[in-house]
Amino acid sequence: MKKTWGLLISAVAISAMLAGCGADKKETAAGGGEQAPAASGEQAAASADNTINIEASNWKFNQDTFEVKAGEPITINFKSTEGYHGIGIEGLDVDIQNEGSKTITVDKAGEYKIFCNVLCGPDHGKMIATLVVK
Ligand SMILES: [Cu+2]
Repeated sequence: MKKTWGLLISAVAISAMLAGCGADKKETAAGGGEQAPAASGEQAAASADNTINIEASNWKFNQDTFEVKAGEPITINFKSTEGYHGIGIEGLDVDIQNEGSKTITVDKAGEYKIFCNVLCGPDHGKMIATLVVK
């Protein structure tokens, strides 16, 4: 009988220890799980931000400045909403007429001049905007 009680007590003690360990692991896993989705969500938002939509009309662009991040792919969507225009960006390989998209990566932060590359009319020279790469 003494041996049986001893085994029972040991079994209960081991069960309690295992249960304790299991509970600790669950808490740790739950804590890590809460942090992971938030971090990946921020990354997805940052990538989406690196797309700019430039629209040209007679004789201006829809924004004076367009801000993007350096070292990541930048998607440029361009569209002429009035008249026939285009864009070029000084120092960068961007050349679109009327409508189109281009993806580039700019490693060097700075300000790049966006200009209309179509001789579109009397105020063609006023069609200037700035690409700000940070
Ligand atoms: Cu023009």
